Amino acid sequence: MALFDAWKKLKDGLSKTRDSLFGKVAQLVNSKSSIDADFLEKLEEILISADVGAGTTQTIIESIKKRVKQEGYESSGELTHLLKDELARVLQATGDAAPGALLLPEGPRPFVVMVVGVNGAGKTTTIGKLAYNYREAGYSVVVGAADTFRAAANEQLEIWAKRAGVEIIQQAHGADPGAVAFDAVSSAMAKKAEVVIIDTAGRLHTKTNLMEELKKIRRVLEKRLPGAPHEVLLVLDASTGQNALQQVKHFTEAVQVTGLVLTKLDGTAKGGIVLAISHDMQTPVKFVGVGEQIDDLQVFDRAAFVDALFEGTEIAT
Ligand SMILES: Nc1nc2c(ncn2[C@@H]2O[C@H](COP(=O)(O)OP(=O)(O)OP(=O)(O)O)[C@@H](O)[C@H]2O)c(=O)[nH]1
Ligand SMILES: [Mg+2]
Repeated sequence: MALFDAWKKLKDGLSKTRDSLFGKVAQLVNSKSSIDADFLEKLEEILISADVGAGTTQTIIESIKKRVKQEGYESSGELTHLLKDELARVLQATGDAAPGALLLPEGPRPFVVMVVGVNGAGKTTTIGKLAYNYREAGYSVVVGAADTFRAAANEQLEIWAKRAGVEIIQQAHGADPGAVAFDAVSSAMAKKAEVVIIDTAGRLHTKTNLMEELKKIRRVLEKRLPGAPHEVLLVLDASTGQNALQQVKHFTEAVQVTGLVLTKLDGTAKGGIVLAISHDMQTPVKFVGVGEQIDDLQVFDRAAFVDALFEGTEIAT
């Protein structure tokens, strides 16, 4: 996808968050001329209401306070520049996933990606988009339908595989998900495919037996191909709010999550959760979903994200 289109989708996808967050910030700036204690208290409320999270908000407010004092900012109009800076700083905390191209890291093939998350987070859709992106980047891809729990899961992944132009490995509904994962990797090895993406059934992070099943799928992958899975992506619905942090914690304990995908950013005014996750969690956000179409998945680019959040607002810098 052309870079310009990607930028437009990100910008449009973040419009609800931007309108809610900066609509309120602009109002605040217009209603008060100086950055005083009352101003900062109101700013704090705005950030919390956008799901930026209590700890993250505290960090941002403290830092703004310090800079106002040290660097002598007085007028509320200057806040814009400070805020953008501070949001960018929070996002940098989890390091940078190379923005732009979707390239596999060096190493053995196939590169095995296991995709996990709670029910309806957007796993299967993300797999469709991811498979498409990898194929567009020139890789051969196999997807494994290891959600054998939900009746229509196979059909749904099949539709996505067809759209993405990649191969799908599946078994009957109710089959052992570990067996499907095993087959998918075996098939990719036999055909010398470069990427395998394993779909799994949605599950609540608090259900012990279901988390055990997920661990088992991971063990099967490891056994079939030592070193696999090379990536474990946890898919989070951006509108879930602070519960996303609990999901990261529990799924990481169970299957060693290596990256996060934040979906449905386009449908929520609570995109501030990206900041809470970057501030509180060690695991980087690697992709964001900004729509339901096949080209609506983007590599998470921190700088572009902050730019998109400020784009077109009165306070753009
Ligand atoms: N607007 C929007 N919708 C999305 C996005 N990603 C997924 N969806 C929608 O979210 C719904 C659930 O997506 P699925 O991919 O089926 O979610 P899942 O995690 O596989 O669900 P289970 O397998 O049932 O646990 C679908 O209607 C998707 O179209 C996104 O980035 N933006
Ligand atoms: Mg699914």
